Amino acid sequence: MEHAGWDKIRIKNLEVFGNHGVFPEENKLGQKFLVSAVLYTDTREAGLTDDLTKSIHYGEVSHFITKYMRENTYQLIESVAEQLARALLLEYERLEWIDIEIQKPWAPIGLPLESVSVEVSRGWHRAYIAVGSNLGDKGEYIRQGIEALQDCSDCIVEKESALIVTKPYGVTDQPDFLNGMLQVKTLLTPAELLKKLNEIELAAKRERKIHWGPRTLDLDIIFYDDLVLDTERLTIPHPDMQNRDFVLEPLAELAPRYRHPVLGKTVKELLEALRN
Ligand code: A4P
Ligand code: MG
Repeated sequence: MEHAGWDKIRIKNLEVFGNHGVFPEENKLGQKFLVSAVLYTDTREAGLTDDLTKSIHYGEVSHFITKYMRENTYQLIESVAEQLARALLLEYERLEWIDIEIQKPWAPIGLPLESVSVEVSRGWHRAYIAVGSNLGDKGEYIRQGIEALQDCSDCIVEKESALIVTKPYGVTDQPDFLNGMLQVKTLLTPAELLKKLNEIELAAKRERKIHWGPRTLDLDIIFYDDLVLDTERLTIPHPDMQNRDFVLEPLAELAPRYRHPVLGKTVKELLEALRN
């Protein structure tokens, strides 16, 4: 898993009163929940300097969980776990990953069960996204695309490569492209990220009322962590990236040592192989 190797801060059985449930009496009367969490972070610097500001304050996190569960009401503990994990990951910059368990010791099902709980494991992923445009104000389309991605609360654009002018690859009788690469930190799954990118591409097209032709904005997922995925809708790593100078050059600017999970070569090696 992506979070192996991180240090852990554990919160065990924090008691919180809340109104979550599918039965009306649960929403009205409320009941006690127990919350346990494993916070994956890097405590090395805090451990060496004895400085709390270099770690995650588990007291603050416990208060955050308590407040969140009191102020929001869900039917399902699946939703409590999902939304709380997301809220914590967005609130605490040092939090890389979280396992969170919501336990209902007094679930009103009329049977003598000890407790019921849902545990989810969520965290930040890193994706490399290729941007391209060969129509209209190419730089402006790309800038708008980056801005739209930055506006999505579950995505943080961490790094942007320089934009380069490239000759069209594949279908060659079309205008030159402007290409670049983004390093994005995201809470979205690959399928959700693709959906988001498709929405941003559509918005770019709609705005200028372009009917058909070369693309105003193309956003491709090149890498997503070390994931290897091949479905009808999505192939990761991008299947043709190793043959595309306009992908490898900006990618090498951001992540030259990143190793392709299938080909076993670094980005820098792939670029050198393509140019030789
Ligand atoms: N899809 C599958 N895998 C991915 C992935 N990793 N990232 C599917 C993004 N999408 C992925 O893509 C079609 C479908 O591919 C998506 O809906 C998704 O389900 P598209 O971008 O809508 O179609 P397209 O771009 O017209 O077709 P294609 O074959 O994907 O084109 P490419 O590969 O995107 O290439 N030359 C230069 N110099 N610079 C360029 O940027 N770009 C292209 C387009 C051609 N030549 C170029 C450039
Ligand atoms: Mg594409």
